[in-house]
Amino acid sequence: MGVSNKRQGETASVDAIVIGAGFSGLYMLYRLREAGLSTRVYETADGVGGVWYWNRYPGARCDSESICYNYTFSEELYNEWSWSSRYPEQPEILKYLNFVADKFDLRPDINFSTRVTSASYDEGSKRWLIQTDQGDQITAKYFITGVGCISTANVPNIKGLDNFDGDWYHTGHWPHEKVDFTGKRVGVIGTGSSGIQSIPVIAKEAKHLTVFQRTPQFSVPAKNYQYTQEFLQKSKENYHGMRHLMRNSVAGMAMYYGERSVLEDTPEERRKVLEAAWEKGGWAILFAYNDLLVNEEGNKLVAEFVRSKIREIVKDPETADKLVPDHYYGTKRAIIDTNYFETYNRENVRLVDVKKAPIEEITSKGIRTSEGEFELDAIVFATGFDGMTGSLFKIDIKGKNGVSLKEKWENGAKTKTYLGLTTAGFPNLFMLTGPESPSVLGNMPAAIEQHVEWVIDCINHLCQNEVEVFEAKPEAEEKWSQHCRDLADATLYTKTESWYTGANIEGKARGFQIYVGGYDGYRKICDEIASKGYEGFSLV
Ligand code: N01
Repeated sequence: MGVSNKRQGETASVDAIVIGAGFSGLYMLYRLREAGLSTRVYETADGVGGVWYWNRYPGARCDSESICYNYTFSEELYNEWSWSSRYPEQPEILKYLNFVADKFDLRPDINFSTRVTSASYDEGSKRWLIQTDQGDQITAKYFITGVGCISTANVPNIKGLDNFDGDWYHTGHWPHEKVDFTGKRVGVIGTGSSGIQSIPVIAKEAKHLTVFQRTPQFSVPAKNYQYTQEFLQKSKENYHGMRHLMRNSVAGMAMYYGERSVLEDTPEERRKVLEAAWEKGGWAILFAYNDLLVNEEGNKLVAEFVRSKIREIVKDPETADKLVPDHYYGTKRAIIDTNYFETYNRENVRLVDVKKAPIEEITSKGIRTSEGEFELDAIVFATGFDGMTGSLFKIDIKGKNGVSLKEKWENGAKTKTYLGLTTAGFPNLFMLTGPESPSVLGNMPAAIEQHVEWVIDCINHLCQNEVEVFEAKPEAEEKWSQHCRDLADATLYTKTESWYTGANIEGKARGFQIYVGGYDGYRKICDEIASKGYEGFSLV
């Protein structure tokens, strides 16, 4: 089947439609093409990159180590690309994804600056009809979403934003040109990963920075450094070992994963382990022990260690008190930083606790909390995303009998998937890194490669066996969703409010929609289901 080259406002028919040209969409396109299927990718942005196209805020950097934050499907690609430092900066990741798109000549099959508005399954023709904001109407046998887990920005509904005389930005929709804060009074709302990365950089440039913090967060030093040529050479020589570790580890990263309980060590041994992990930086503390996220007592000990470090770093005890978190370590997304807590020792930085004195209004001059008004020239919303379901619900996806995904999942209150990849009533729909898959609990490119490879093997199987309709069975998805909930409930994750649980979005139903059983365990389950002739699916 050939690809129609008509663009914008086209009416065409292809084998597969993919939404998104980030890590997921690009690799999916590569594999669909390789399998000989005609494919069209739709992307809202005018370039590739997905989240790395949009998140251009100061200090934006990934928290997976660079040598693992890439594709591993091609040894040639792995060898051709060299990262500059331990944690890749946003511009470098975007450059990498452009390099991939160029190397494999992916752009001709991507419609940029085009948003998919709806997708509906027609039971008669057994095809999906996709409509875009550019007037395209395309039908396809397979409909694949690569919309990302955290790509729908959350700008909280605070009274008065329209009245603000200054400029405002959301970290997830940062302008392409540099925003210059020199000489300005800046306010940052939010202290998650984006806030914690941008605050130290903005503080250095701005005349004054006020941080509006609702919940203090644990963060540990990233200890970033430049890679040497020798290190890069070695990691390339170890391509197969690296790939194996990424594909067969809990979090998709080639790193040390602790093998004993926090409680097995004496206090002295534990202190030594945690001090060493602190010095190593990055994820070392989170993975120093094997039960941090299930063992309440052990978690409290590690959390207390990190709290003591915050108190050591922050000179003003009152500010330190405000910065010390009281949830379980790692249950809100663990954060790694460069000079975050140190930033509060600067004269031009002030921390405001908006849990104690909530933001009441944005005025023409700045932000007014219950304790007073803070005059600002610019406001940065580092307020996160409507995670897991937000981007799927932005598209009107309708399955059999005209039932929408939003209706079926009761607006997220009852998300049900099979393997986080499919959902009953929506035949031939695949959701890359969808809710109830491991996705954000590890290194995304590793999760994405596993999903894309499972999907392409499945599609090849369907083609070879002349299967027209592939659909999760309701009982299989019921079991999977329950399994996901049971696993999550056995951890400390569900004991903390976070974007993982939907708590960051006003009015959003609470639920933990991520598979916590680890990348390695999940891969085995997916492979086993495929090897049993796609157990739990109906193939017609
Ligand atoms: O968003 P967040 P993020 N008034 O939701 C606060 C990935 N990521 O963009 O905790 C006042 O974590 C909110 O407060 P609270 C990573 O997976 C990765 O920072 O809800 N405050 C919180 O402090 C990450 O987890 C990287 O009480 C409000 C903050 O805003 C995910 O993206 C870099 C508020 C939001 O934190 C999201 O991170 C960046 C309100 N009305 C992002 N509403 C790396 O790879 C929200 N907040 C390093």
